[in-house]
Amino acid sequence: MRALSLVGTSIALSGLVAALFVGCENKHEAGGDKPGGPSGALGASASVQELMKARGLTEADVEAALKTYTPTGKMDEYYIFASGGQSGNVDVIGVPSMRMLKVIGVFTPESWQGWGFGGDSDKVLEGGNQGTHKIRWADMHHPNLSETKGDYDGQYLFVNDKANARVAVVDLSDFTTKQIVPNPLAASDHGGAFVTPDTDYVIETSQYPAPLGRDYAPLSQYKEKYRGVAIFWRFDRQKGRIDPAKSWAMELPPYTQDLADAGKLGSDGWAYINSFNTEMAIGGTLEGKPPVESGSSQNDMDYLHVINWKKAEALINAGKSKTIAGMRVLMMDVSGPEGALTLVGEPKSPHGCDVTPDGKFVVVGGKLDTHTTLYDTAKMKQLIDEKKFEGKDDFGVPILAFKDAKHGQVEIGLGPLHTVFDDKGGAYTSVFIESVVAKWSYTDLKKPVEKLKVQYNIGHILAAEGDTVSPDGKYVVAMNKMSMDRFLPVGPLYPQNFQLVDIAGEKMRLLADMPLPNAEPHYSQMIKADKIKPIKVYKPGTNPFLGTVDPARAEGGKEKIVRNGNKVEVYMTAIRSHFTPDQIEVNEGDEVTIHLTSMESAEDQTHGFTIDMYNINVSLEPGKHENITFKADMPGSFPMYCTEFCSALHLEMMGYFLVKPKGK
Ligand code: CUK
Ligand code: CUA
Repeated sequence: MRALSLVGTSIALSGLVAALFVGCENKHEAGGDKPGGPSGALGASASVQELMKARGLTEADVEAALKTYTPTGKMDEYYIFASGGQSGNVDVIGVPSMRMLKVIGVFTPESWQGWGFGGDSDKVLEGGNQGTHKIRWADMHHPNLSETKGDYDGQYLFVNDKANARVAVVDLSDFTTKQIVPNPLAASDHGGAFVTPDTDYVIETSQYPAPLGRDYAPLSQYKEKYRGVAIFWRFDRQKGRIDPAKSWAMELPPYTQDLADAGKLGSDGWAYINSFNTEMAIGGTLEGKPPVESGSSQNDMDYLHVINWKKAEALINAGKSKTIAGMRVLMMDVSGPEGALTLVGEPKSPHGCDVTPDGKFVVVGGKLDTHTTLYDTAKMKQLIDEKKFEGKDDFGVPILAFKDAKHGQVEIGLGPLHTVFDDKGGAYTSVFIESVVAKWSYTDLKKPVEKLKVQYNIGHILAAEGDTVSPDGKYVVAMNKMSMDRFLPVGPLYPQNFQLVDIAGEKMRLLADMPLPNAEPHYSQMIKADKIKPIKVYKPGTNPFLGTVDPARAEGGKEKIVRNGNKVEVYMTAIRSHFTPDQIEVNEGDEVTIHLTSMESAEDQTHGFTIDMYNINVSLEPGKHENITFKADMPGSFPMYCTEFCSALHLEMMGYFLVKPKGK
């Protein structure tokens, strides 16, 4: 049995294991170069071997455990910010422990944080309404950290909602969503929320074409009326908000734009978007026409969109735009001839669009192609400058010759999708159909040097700082869509599977599986833990959504109930373990606002506040202020209480909210 040969075959490992059991002072002698050295080590090894045998663990398992085990009190090295997929929220995970640290409420109400249950967060969610619809879920795909000079700076996180075309801004100083911006032009998005190297812009590009501004047009007018779009959301770092008034868009052909990435270093000022369905297939299965699935897989080549956004910005500033749904849009009849929008062929139904850390190449995968294709960003710029095109598409957009724009291709395997990078020119591509991570080199373009099996059907892949100008080369995470046989069965909806892979050594090593039980994450990013510096408590009376002390904050000793006709304003404080006031009586139909301030200043001393039956629940972290406005439309006697076990007398932290029925 392999496990029993631990000491003999893996001296270094037995040294590590033994050191764990006999304490640090023996670390060096424990295994060392003489297996069976000090008695402490031998005894420990024996018990480790018994443990391994009892649990059926191999040496590789033990090594993986040692590389990921994070003892109590020790912190992780990295944060992962993962898309929460259909949950609409962000999952924060520590690496290498793969422990879940936080769920950030973004597009979907999250009750622990009181996100969307009566407090000021409701206003942020309201900001994301589309048309007449109150949208309270999302299909989140791509979280992106803010960057300074192409490196993550740990300040903000941007995420997109594919289903309802929205972008949200999360402030990492308190891990709170501050803004949701609805896309006024498109109905669905996908290529977002990618940032330019200094986070001047957050890029959001559409997925399924539709008339811009979401007007009605019959599908028979698909080619004339349906369009793709790229929005360049201007980010105001001082305010920590997107400024819609300074944002603008570019009209794109009705191909299905997919992933996008911004250029960096030498290619700063450029953005790249791949697309599929250049056939412009629209289905019609009931009439016996082919579904989009096959209709869109006819052409051998689709189009990579090459955008000179600095040029586009200049054209917008020069007034060369058309205003649609309140947004300035650079139309194709301007962007094409001006060289702001150019196309270049890309092999069959591509997916993934990743700029290499040096900014020199764009790597595109192919769902129905076995290669990754690398485009030379400098060459494309030169060709566009010299107007060396091979033709135009039906919309007048110039097309570069594939052979001129291409740097090279690498045979990867079946269904290469996304690519991330290490610090040594290594590229790691997720290969969906084959269920492997393929490691190859983007500097020498040879075929993969290694393939690691993952379980199963990997979609995105992420690496430590893996899409910045300076990746760390430490970890890769395979984000697998399927997990048959990996976890205890939980019915027909299976968890997703994150697999942590060590890429620091010569060979890739699979270290750990982490089930994701709350939805299907798409993309994630991993950032060094020391770059994230969140506050521990709020400055007293801070409204996190205003970012300042709230003018309506309540202060100790000055709590009050103010009546003005049918308006009732309550200035209330919370401190261990009571609310002041703790009795509120109003009349049925009154409009009530509770200005509620936590008077706590100690770390991790959180209260909650609910009024039973009123669908109200806020979280009051130390110093936080919330304004809760609602109509007292249900008469009765309702307990209100603290929803967080905050002290020995937490259960006593309660009061009554009384609503006197009309006419009594
Ligand atoms: S997509 Cu999901 S696996 Cu939306 Cu980035 Cu490729
Ligand atoms: Cu405050 Cu429980």
